[in-house]
Amino acid sequence: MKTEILRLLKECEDYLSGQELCTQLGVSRTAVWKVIKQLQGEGYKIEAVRNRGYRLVEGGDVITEAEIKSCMARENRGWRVVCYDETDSTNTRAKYLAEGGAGEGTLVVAETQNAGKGRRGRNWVSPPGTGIWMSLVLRPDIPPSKASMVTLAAALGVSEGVFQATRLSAQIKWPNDIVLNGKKICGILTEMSTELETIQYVVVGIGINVNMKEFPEELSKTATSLCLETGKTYKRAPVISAVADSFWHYYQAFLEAGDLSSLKEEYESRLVNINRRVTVLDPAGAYPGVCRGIDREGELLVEREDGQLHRVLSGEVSVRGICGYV
Ligand code: BT5
Repeated sequence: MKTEILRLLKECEDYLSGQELCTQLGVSRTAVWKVIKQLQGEGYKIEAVRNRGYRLVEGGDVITEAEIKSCMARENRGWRVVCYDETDSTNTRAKYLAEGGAGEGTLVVAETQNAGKGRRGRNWVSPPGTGIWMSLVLRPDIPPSKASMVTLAAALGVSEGVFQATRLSAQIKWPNDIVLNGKKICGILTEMSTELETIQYVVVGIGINVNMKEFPEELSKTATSLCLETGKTYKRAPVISAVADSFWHYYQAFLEAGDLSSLKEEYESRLVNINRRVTVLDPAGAYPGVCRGIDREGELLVEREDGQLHRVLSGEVSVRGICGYV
């Protein structure tokens, strides 16, 4: 009911009468009043005027289940959204919930992470109140060898979701970074649990730098936030919902095709390195080449100097631009 009341308040530019809310939701005036009180306690500025009703004056940058769901597409409003003020890592929490039976469409979000994770044990900086730290539980019926493709669907989801919510065109740096003006605004960490060659669950974790005004010295050359790039601050819940909705769209397309064939063209149109010189940091030896896109399995196609096209597997190597990060 909280989600519905929020959504109705947001849709209505003027006062929304208490009676109308009661009729639409089939609840009593007291029940509506209690929810309004709760919302005010969470930081929403809601005016209550006798004989006129309620008006949402200021939403605030609130991350709660009701706020996130009230911005989501109707078909995803049945998701379970679990919000923490502080946690170790939303991926760790999502895995824990998945172990306990949480279904596909369980979304974990935190205001801050004290042990945010990148790939291969790296650290993910996740300060409070300024970023989006979210993880989604999935239960795809696909072989484990295809799970890495979920990361590419998630990258598309972030790029499109950020665009929907902010009109900013962020690009993809294969396989798991999203960049704005050549700097990283988002990283994706996909983890899975398997049993006898079948996937128990996949957790896709997404970290987006939204309103940070500074980064630790060692990251300042490669990391940025939406706010640092535009000078504006953004409400995070609409970005979370737009990213979740967009991801879901691409994820379904991936599941339907069984690979990335239907997403390849769009992915390549958002790929930051396409047709540019890159260095492939292969543990067996770095080599230069030109990025030519991806194949239907999500491997990066790199044309080497001898004209041969090499397929680069994610997880094995990193790719850098010729002059630095992109
Ligand atoms: C990633 O790893 O980019 C995946 C990051 C995934 C983070 C999300 S947040 C929600 C969920 N819960 C988690 O615990 N994790 C996921 P990788 O490609 O390995 O990049 C890690 C590197 O990025 C670090 O070694 C730093 O150099 C840099 N880095 C750390 N924090 C950053 C930040 N906030 N913004 C940009 N770069 C950062």
